[in-house]
Amino acid sequence: MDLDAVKEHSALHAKPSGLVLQYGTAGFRTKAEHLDHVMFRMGLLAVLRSKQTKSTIGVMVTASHNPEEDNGVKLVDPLGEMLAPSWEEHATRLANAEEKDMPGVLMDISVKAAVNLQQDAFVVIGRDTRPSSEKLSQSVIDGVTVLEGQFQDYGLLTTPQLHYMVYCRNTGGQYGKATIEGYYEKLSKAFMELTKQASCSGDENRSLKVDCANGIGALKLREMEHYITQGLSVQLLNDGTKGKLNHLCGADFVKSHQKPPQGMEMKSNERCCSFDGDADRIVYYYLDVDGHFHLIDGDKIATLISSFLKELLLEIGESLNIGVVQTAYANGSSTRYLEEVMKVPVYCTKTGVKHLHHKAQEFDIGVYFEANGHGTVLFSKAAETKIKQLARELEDKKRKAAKMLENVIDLINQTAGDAISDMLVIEAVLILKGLTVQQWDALYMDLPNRQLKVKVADRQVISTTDAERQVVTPPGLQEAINDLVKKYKLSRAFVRPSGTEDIVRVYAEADSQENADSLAHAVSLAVFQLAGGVGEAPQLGL
Ligand code: NG1
Ligand code: ZN
Repeated sequence: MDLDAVKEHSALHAKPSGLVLQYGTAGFRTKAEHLDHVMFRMGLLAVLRSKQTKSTIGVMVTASHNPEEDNGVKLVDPLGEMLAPSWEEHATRLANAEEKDMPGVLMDISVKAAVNLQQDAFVVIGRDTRPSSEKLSQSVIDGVTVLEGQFQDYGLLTTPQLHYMVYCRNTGGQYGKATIEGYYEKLSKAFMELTKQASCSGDENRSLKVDCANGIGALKLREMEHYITQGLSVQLLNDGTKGKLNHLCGADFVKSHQKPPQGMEMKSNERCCSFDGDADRIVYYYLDVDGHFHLIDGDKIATLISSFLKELLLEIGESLNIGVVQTAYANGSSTRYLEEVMKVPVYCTKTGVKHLHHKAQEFDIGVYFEANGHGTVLFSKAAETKIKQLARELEDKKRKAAKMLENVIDLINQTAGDAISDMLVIEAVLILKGLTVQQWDALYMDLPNRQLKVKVADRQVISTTDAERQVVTPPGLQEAINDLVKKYKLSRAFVRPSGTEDIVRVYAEADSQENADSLAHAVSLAVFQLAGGVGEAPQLGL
């Protein structure tokens, strides 16, 4: 390692002294102007991680659903997964080292992680459409180059497309071709094969309105449109030609405000969906004939997909196990429906897809979604091999079911949640099951719920257990929540410190919207009083 060169180049990406950032659930994320040094250093770190794993590592420059002025960066591990936790710590240490200490910290990490510095390194880089992203990705490249790592800059990509590239490269092309055309060809072929199996093909050109959050999803979906020659036609809105990224639009806006994005004209019963800014989340929605807005979130997406997969498994008569993984934010009705009606085992993990992903790997088929629309389906290698074998050996109806499962395996991006891939799976399932958006929505009724934010002096005073459903500290808070929850019917509430914002999140559900609002407010007050609230006390209706 040429530490003099590192020092020299680092000075061109100098760290503002005193700035401290944390590699959180979604990597580093903050105002774009504070990130130049972090990008350079993540370029360095990616080279070390690549040498250590003897694999290609990905670096994605994006801040997902955050405002346009923000940016962020995260590393992608060899199988297209989120960075291993021990390396998150290395990342935080490296990003926060003061300028003069940085080369030493870099050396220390390479010693601690037993990196063979003679090993070759390869890094792939992608970025979203933020105005700051191009320059920041150049800083990543500077970091990679100074450690003599090789790289490929894919330029503009959705986050899941970068995950896909990493996985393809590390599996010798077995998962797919590591090019953007390879991605489009793989998914579109699987989609068309799958939808060809529909007994009555129905409407040849089913149309879907897609709110692209004025982000990268618009560019990529527009490119992909040409590959999907049957089964679906998409109409893109908020495609970035005028509006601002994530401003009054996108999956996060629609989910948290429970209303349509700006720029979306909806006729009653029309299927619409929204991506987030880097196209790894998706939610659906429609207006009913009375003009009421209905949100179909990640929980209902998981329900639709897992019920379809379960039916196919029953058809082929194989006892492959299927499990659904959720977080505490999953609507109580979805959990009840999955467990009691569909008889599918449901597990709850901490917030953040890496936790869900990890749990989902325990099953032959693991379906995981956060309520906000981030998720996918994982097939174990054994399950995939079995299904492919059955698709060749079985006869008639059973063979058809096995083939459909095989198509789903190719269609779903198994590296991480992918709005484009999820959208195609959902559209295919709706066609194959002959379901309208209202029928899908009617699988179960969401319990009325409310999410609030509370500002406190130090959100880390709140610690939790039981997949974040119970508070451990500060003392007395959980008892207060228990007492409040008892006052309402069908009620549930929990609080946790956010991993991406400097606030405490409060979630409540109850038998009516009024009660959910009132419970959420009462719990917010308890947080404010017992966990060091700052500013004005929470008020009802805010
Ligand atoms: P935090 O801020 O820790 O609640 C949010 C989302 C997560 C996940 C991360 C990463 C909710 C309640 N929380 O985390 O699900 O998506 O951002 O982007 O939606
Ligand atoms: Zn995202």
